[in-house]
Amino acid sequence: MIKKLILFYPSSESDFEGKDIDFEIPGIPIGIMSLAAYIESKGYEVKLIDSRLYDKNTSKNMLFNEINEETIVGISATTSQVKHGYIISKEIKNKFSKTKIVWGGIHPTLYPEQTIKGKYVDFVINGEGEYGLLELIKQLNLTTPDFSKVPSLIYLKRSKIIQNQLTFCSDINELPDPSYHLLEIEKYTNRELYFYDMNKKYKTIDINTSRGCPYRCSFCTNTINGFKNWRPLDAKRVNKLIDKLITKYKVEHIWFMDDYFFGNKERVKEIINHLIKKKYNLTWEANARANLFRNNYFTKEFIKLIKKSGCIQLRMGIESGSNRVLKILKKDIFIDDAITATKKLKKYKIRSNMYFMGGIPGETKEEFIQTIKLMINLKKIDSNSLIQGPGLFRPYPGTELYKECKKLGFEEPKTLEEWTKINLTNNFGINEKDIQWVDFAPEVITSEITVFNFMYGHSNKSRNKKLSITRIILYYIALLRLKTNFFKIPMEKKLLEIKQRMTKK
Ligand code: B12
Ligand code: SF4
Repeated sequence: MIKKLILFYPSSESDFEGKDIDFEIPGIPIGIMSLAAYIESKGYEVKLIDSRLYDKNTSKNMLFNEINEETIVGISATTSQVKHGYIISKEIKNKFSKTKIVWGGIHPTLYPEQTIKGKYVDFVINGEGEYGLLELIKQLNLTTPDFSKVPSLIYLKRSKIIQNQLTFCSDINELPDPSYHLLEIEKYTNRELYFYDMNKKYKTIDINTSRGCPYRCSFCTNTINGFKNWRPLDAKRVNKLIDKLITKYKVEHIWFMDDYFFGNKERVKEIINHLIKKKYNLTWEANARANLFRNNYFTKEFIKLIKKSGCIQLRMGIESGSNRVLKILKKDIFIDDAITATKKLKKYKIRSNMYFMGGIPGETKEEFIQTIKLMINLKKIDSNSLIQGPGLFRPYPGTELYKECKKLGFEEPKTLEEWTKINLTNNFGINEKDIQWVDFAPEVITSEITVFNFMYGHSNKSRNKKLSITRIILYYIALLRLKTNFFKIPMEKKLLEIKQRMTKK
């Protein structure tokens, strides 16, 4: 009889070159906390283990101490977590062969067939896992389980893959608040507010107030099936959650992590007016869309209101410095929107934090350079703004551009096991040699490192913080590269490797 669910959040396999910089505090894993809350509300015990907080041996021991004949283990995985998720599944099966293992999260959702064929995986739940997980536990507790009744389940029946109907939660107000109480939240909250320009650490908490996004970006996983449907929590629910978290964790800063926080202006107003009324005197940030600055959504009055309520940063995906490429991306924003947004936000001292990509199918090298130029231009418009990327474009199954890349010969790993073997360095799951649709992929990677070193050097200089010799060298290399737009001959990684070797000695 299954009485307890253990949700395991594996560590990411990434050796991002900024490893020598200690700003990496993991984000709060809202996905497994949402699952936990729902399953707990149905009377089961739930244990969460976020492996990122511990070394791998410790998290394994924590897990093994919890497993018995009454438990089921859930593994949550983005692509960069597959390797560790796989290793831990193998270790579970070796020690507790009868324990059932269910995988969920974005990677299994993108690759359900590969995942269910994985050697140590019993079940996969596609998309949002609450309803599926509950029904799976119920069925496993029956003498003759009927898995066809489990929403969104993928399973093997006599070696044949069965995929049940994908089910989304149509009204997320039906779900309980995520189980913040099941994690040591203090381990996530002590964060540097500005990422690069921070002078102190703020008690930060992540809150998710909606699911899905109605836009049509040709590269984004949100365009797949039910994710397109934007489903907000009522403002009153959000406000209650905020009250609860502030009382419990003495929060100083909130990150509204939704993909589309601003989906309904009246709802946003009700939330931020609550912050003002309660005199919480905290700061907050959220994701936004630059096109909302073109029309009359972000009016002067509205920007003033968000500022008054504590907004200090809006994050926006701008993606490209070429309007032609933005059309390929179906982003429904233009370069001018990014400029307008930066200018308007600058006026009220709200920082624009903009993300970019490179190596998009159909993009030319010149257009990629235009992206770099736009990034630098935005930084010039507001020297306080934060520019990030350009991250190397990665095709996700189910998206429009994925089909395009497939036509051009793109091949990714074919089994879960193969995913564990690829080098998930900076570009998360895609080797530059596998990119057939542009011939400047390595330069995109170098340019991302360049922008990072530029931002790091720039912000530290501007607050008179001392840089190490290596960081100074990297900063000047970055300046030179940005001046000449020369992103060949990647030497920065080598430099950091030498430094790391010397530090070890
Ligand atoms: C917030 C966020 C972050 C935050 C914090 C994430 C964290 N937990 O630490 C930050 C900024 C740190 C971040 C970083 C990154 N992120 Co991110 N992030 C998101 C974002 C916007 C929201 C995630 C979220 O909490 N959603 C809300 C909850 C409720 O949904 P959920 O987590 O998906 O969980 C549900 C289901 O997936 C499922 N489920 C999840 N786990 C399990 C387990 C089981 C057993 C079951 C049955 C079901 C199940 O049920 C849950 C509840 O319904 C998503 C986009 C999105 N909308 O999901 C991208 C997203 C997950 N990130 C993405 C990426 C690429 C990254 C980075 C690699 C970016 C980078 N280049 O550095 C890093 C690496 C993160 C990592 N852990 O590997 C991609 C993942 C793509 C992929 N194939 O892996 C996404 C999908 C964005 C995108 N469309 O490209 N991210
Ligand atoms: S990229 Fe952003 S705006 Fe576009 S569909 Fe995805 S979440 Fe929505």
